[in-house]
Amino acid sequence: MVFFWKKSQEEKLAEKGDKNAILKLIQQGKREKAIEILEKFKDNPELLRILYDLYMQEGKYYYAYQLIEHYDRSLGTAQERALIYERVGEREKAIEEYLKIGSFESLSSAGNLLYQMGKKEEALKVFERAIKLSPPSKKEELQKTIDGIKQELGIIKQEKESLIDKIRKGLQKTKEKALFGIILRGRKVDDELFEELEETLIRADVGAKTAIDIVEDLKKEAIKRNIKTSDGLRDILKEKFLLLLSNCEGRIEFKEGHTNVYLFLGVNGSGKTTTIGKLAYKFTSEGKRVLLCAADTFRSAAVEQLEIWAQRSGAHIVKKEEGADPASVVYEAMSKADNYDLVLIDTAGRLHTKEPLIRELRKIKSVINKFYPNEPTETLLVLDATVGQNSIAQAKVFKEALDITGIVLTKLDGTAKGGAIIPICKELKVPVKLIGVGEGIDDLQPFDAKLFVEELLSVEV
Ligand SMILES: Nc1nc2c(ncn2[C@@H]2O[C@H](COP(=O)(O)OP(=O)(O)O)[C@@H](O)[C@H]2O)c(=O)[nH]1
Ligand SMILES: [Mg+2]
Repeated sequence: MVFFWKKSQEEKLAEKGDKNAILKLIQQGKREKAIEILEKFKDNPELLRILYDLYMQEGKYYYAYQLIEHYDRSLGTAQERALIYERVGEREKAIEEYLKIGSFESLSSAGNLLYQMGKKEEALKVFERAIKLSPPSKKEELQKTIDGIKQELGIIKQEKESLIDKIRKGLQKTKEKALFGIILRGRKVDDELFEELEETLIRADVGAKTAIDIVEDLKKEAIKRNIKTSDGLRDILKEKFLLLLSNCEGRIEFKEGHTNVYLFLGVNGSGKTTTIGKLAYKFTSEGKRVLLCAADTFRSAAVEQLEIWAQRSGAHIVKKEEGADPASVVYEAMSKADNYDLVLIDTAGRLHTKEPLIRELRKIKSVINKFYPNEPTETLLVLDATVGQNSIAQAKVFKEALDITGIVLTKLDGTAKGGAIIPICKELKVPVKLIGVGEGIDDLQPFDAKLFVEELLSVEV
């Protein structure tokens, strides 16, 4: 009798909101009763926390969720909150919590949720953050997931394509390849063949004089080496091309552990922004921190285009409103540049205003030098291969403004003027460092003269 009385006395205390009495109830296994009482004291933070713990222990995520939503958003740990949100179907809130935690597991969970929601590009970015924190045992599996999403997004077309394969594929799209292929396959060596070759070389834009010289040499060699079929000419032609392209090949310089600034020049439409996007993607994929600087302030569309590339590549971007002073955008980027391995600066190339253009580019350079006296590491001139030799005249204006360290030759896919690479590099005395072979994020490649010539003259079309 006495025992019964004592118990109810305790319950009475609990019902008044006495914390110790409630804890005792829980200890005695009367969890339902405790919950019933605690539900009435949700305004008391201490009791609210006890109720929350009870719900979590019982797996009653929906009730726990109600407490978080209506009483205290900081209840429990971020991990618990993420789990609760996920269980009750609040995926966006779950993602937010997982991203805040930022561990390998939580980023993986966030990536999975984003993917389930069809937000593949965002999922990709989160998975790419996760893989940097991945324990070795999980890395391979996550890389497969990443590659799979990239394929779905059309960012990579094939799994683990080697660089050589990629270059081959890119060059296969150049039209001269087909032309040389036809001429050099199983033909008799005669005047007609030499005429066709000369014509093809001129159309490929190697320059009329160079074309004539090459064919003259070929004629002499054919007699000297007693060559009867066109296949025998191919090797000589390769040698000639390679000789003409000697010193035309260069590699992009990157100083590990430093802020590297790359400045991009070129007329509108040459492919600056696209090249920057592709390069940003390449470097962020290698784990580098990349900042894009939208100093083409002439059109707002140019800034938007760069922003899209920033999103795709996971690079950061500095931008201002349309019409802002380009040098001021560069100033802002430079003041943040210490935190980055690479700053890629996009510029406007309005050639019809030659003098102002030159002034503008020099001003940009001097702003860079205020912060980094030895930058830019690369000043890259972007030229459109479909313009062929005509681009040389444009290029000279940019050369007048600044010292160019390398050429990026874009749109080599689908042009028949790729031969212009020879006069371009010779006349400008600047090596070609990169070639663009498509509009995709992966369609930028180092320029390899040997491979270039090999592919150009290969008869397998
Ligand atoms: N086929 C092909 N198109 C390209 C390549 N590089 C750029 N483009 C396209 O050329 C156009 C102009 O490029 P953009 O980067 O905007 O030039 P910008 O004005 O110099 O910044 C766009 O439609 C690009 O998609 C390339 O290597 N191949
Ligand atoms: Mg642009």
